[in-house]
Amino acid sequence: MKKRVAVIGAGPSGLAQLRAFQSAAQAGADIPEVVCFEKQDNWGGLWNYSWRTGLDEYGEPVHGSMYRYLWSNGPKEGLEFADYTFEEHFGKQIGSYPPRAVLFDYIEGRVIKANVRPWIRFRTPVRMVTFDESTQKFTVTVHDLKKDHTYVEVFDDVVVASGHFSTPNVPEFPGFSTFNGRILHAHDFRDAREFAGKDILIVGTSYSAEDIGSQCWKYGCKSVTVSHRTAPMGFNWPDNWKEVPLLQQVEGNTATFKDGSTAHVDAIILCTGYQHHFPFLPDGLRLRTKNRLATADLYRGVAWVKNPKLFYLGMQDQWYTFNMFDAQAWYVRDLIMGRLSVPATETERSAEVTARIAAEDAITDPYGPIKFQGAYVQELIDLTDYPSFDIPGSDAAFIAWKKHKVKGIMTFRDNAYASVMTGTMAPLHHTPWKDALEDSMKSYLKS
Ligand code: FAD
Ligand code: NA7
Repeated sequence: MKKRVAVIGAGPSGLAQLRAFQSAAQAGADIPEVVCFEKQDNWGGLWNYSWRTGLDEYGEPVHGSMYRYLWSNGPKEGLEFADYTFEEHFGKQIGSYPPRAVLFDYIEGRVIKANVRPWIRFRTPVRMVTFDESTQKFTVTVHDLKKDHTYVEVFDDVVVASGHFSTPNVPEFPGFSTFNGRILHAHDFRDAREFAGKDILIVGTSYSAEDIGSQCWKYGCKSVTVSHRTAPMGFNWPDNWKEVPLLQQVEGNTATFKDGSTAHVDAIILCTGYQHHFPFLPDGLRLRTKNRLATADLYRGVAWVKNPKLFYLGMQDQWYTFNMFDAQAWYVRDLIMGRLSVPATETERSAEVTARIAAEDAITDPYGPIKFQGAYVQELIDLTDYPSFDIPGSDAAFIAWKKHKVKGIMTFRDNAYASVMTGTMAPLHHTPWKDALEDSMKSYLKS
């Protein structure tokens, strides 16, 4: 009997897992039967844009957190697939900060070529996974939404690739229930034009705060006020943008901050991050971790220390994305296929996690986190046949990107970098980001 592997989610991480197995099959290996369960009706995960918010047409929580006009927030040279370059996909080199639709097309191109779509059961959320110690197998309960039919199947290994930027972390501040305007979390933000002419308040200082604020500014909001809990972002913001300490309360349309200052606000956007949320896993299998580079309880960042037949992909905070998911997926594939193994005891596996967490905690160099994650990707790639690439070159693209942000937060996307896969320099995009109001693939690819 062939081994059976369940993959939960067909976003970039789950698709990396399918491509990893398919590439082994292509090279002549006898691979396990792989079944991927995906709750949406298409692949691509967060890159599969949905206008919906709240619950979908089946009453399922909407997964999507992406919005219209989103352009890559880091250079594409840091995320390029080593086995499928941008030049292979588009037939030419393209700009360094593609909009969402362009990246979706690229993600999809590789798995169309690999012909793994038949492995995926769409519109099929996983409801529960349990492990039977006596048989050493997992029972996976899923819901075929279209047929409204629940069924179970048995698997030898399970790979959780359900993402962790979908279930919002939503704090409440005094006065919210009587605020005279819209309050939303970044997860439900879809179109910056909604806030044209408005005074917006953003809570949070990370990627969502920076990018959603910038989108609202680009599409004509009146002002942006960003409230921080720990420290301001400190970029050289436009004139109608200010940073203030933590929000204390709102009364009518007046927001008051920790330093006693106030601001008139029409809408509040909580860019307060996301939760690792796995409602389909019982206590003993469920990952509980902060959004950090060295996650809790995952040997080499992927194998569940308590039961290394369960794997998680992409659960780290992310500088590296698509090619890190690949590095993880190729490694997990080789563990499942018995080409590699993990240490025999939970104590040894946990010791590896403890050391990795301590190494992250010891970082002091401001570019250290990038190099730390680059080294992690290298460590995994060195273990498998995933095509090696110039990771110091990718680190350098991320470091240059950070410096470009300091130089001009509304102009950093007007730069270009060389591919670490092919060496080709990306062209400069035809229009500065702040003036490019159209985000279609057709417009972006126009040279
Ligand atoms: P996801 O993309 O979240 O995919 C998970 C999949 O699992 C989804 O398809 C979901 O439907 C499915 N799923 C969830 N639960 C179940 C279930 N119970 N049963 C079955 N299926 C399930 N990264 C970049 O590299 N560049 C960027 O510019 C960038 N911008 C971002 C902007 C935003 C607003 C956000 C939120 C993230 C951004 N990211 C960006 C990071 C993003 O996390 C990764 O690019 C990538 O999408 C992660 O892939 P994933 O497969 O791990 O998770
Ligand atoms: P992040 O990167 O997890 O950041 C969350 C932010 O929210 C961070 O600035 C936190 O501040 C802030 N936060 C969290 N809770 C609170 C409360 N209670 N009050 C005030 N501020 C709070 O999430 P993002 O959404 O920005 O980014 C996630 C992904 O989406 C990322 O990969 C991007 O590519 C897109 P702190 O610094 O902890 O004080």
